[in-house]
Amino acid sequence: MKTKFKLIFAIAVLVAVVVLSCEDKVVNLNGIELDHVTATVMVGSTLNLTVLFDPVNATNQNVDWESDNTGVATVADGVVTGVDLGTANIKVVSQEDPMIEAVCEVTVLPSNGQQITVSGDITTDTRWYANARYFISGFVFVKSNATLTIEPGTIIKGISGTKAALIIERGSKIMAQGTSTNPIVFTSDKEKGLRGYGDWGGVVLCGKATTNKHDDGTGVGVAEGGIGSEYGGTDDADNSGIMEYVRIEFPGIPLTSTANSEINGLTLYSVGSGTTLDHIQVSYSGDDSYEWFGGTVNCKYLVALRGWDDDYDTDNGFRGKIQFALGMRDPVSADQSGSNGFESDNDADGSTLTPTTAPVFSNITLYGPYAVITDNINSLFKRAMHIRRSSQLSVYNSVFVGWPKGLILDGTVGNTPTMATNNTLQIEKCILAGMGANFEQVPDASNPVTPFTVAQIQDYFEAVSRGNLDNKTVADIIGANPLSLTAPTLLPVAGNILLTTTPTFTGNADVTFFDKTVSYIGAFGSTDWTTGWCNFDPQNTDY
Ligand SMILES: [Ca+2]
Ligand SMILES: [Ca+2]
Ligand SMILES: [Ca+2]
Ligand SMILES: [Ca+2]
Repeated sequence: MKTKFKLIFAIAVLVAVVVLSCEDKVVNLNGIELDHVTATVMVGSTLNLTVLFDPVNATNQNVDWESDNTGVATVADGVVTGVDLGTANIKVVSQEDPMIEAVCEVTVLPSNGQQITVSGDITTDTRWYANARYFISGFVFVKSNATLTIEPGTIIKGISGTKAALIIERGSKIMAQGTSTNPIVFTSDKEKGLRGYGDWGGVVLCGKATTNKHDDGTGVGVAEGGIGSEYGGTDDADNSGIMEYVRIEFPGIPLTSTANSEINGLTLYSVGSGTTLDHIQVSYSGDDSYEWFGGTVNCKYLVALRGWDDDYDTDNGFRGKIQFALGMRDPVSADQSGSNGFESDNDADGSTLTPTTAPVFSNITLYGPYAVITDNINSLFKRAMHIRRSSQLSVYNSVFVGWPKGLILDGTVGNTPTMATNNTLQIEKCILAGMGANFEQVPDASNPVTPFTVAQIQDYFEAVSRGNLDNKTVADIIGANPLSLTAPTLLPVAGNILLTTTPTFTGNADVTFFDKTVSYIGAFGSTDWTTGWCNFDPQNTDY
C-alpha cells in the first residue's frame, strides 16, 4: 500500500478499537436519589427535582416519573406542579432497572392569598398557613383526636350568616401560637366599617376536666348554642392545646331565642390545666367575651374589648386562675341579661354541686362605661362584679372603674353570701373607683334565701384585713381624660394608687401559677403587654 492509504487504514483501525473498547465499558446504574426527600410547592407553582445517579457516569440515565396523587401534584421530567392542598409522593424510576427508584414527599401549600373555605369536620392533623385566607362556614368541628395547627399571622374569617364557629372537641387540640408582632386573627368576613357584634360564632374549646354540669348524669355536659359537643370528664390536667397571641373579633352570636344558648367570643368548656392560654383579645363579642363552664385552665394576658354581655363569665365548676386581664366597655352596647364585668354562678340553679365554681383572679382592670362617658349609658350595664348562685369566685389585686354598681354578693338563689361570710370567697386588695354605687343588694330583698344587704356587703368589702378601697374616683385611676376605646392609655402614671399599693398573694391567691413578683394593682405596671398584637380598632382594619 501506498503510504497515504496505510495512514488512513491505521486511523480506521484505531477508531474501531476505541469504539469497541467503549462499548465494552458500559457503566451500570447502582442506584438513584432525588435532591429532596421532602419538598413543598404552592398551588399553581412548580418545583424542579433533580436525579442523582450512582455512579454519576452511569450509562443509562433514562428515568420515568410518576405522582401517586395527581389531584395534589403532577410531575413531568422532574418538574412538579402543585394542584391542590395535600401531599403527594413523587417517584422516579430507572428505565434500566425498574427496581431502582427514589421518592420525594411533596407537600402542596396554598398560593399567596388563596381563599380557602373550611366547613364540616376536621378529623386528621391539619395546618392552616399564614399566606392563605381561611373562611369558616358553619360549625367546624376538630375531632377524632386531630390537631389543628395555625401559623402565626394567619387570618381566619367567619362567614356571616352561617353560624360560623371553630369547635375543638374533647381529645383534639388547637395549636395557635401567634407572636407579639404577628398574631393569629379570627375576624368578620365583612368589609371594614360594616362589621358588627356576632358576625360569626367564635372559638370553642371542649376538654375533659371536671365540671358540675351533668347532662348525662355523670359529670358530662353538652355545649350550648346548638353545638352539641360533649365536655367534661375526670382529667383536670387535660390539654386542649395552645392559644397565644390570638385575636377573636366580632364573634359571639346569639344562636337561638333561648336564654343561655349563645356562643361567646372564647368559650372554654371543662378545659384542663395542661392547656396554655395567654395573650388573647376578644373584641366586639355579641355575647360574653369569655365564658368558662367547669375546668381548670389557667390564663394570662386577656383583653375583653367592647363585649356585649359580660367580660369574664364563670360557671359550672370553673376554678382556673387568671392573672393580667383587661376589660373595656362601649357605653352604648349592653345585654338584656345585664352586662357585668364578672358574672359568676356555681350553676343556674345555685346548687352546691361540686366541683364548685371558684376561679381566682389577680391583677385585673375592668373599665365600665363611666370610664368612657358620664351620661347616656345603656341602662343594661350593671355591676363590675356579680357573684351569685353559690359561686365562690375570688379576686385579688384588681381595680374596677366606672360601673353603675361595684359588687353584688347575690343570695337570691344559692349560698354565695355564706361563702363570703366564711371567707371561702375572697376579695382582697381590690379598688372600686367611680361606681354609681359601690354595693348593691339583691334585687328582691324580701325573697332571697340568704339575704345580703348593702351594709353586709360593705362590711365584708371594707374589712381592714382585706385591704380593699372603695373611695376612689375615675380620675383617681385614669386621670382627667376619659378612656379612649380605640387608643387607650393603659399604664398608670407615676404615683398612681395602682402603683403605690402593694399586692398580696395570700389565701386563695397563694398559688404557683400567679406571678407574685408584681408590685402593682390592676393589669398593668410599667409594661403595656397589649403592644404589637392587640387591635383596639378592628372596625377600621383591612384584613
Ligand atoms: Ca354566655
Ligand atoms: Ca353571661
Ligand atoms: Ca354565665
Ligand atoms: Ca350577663
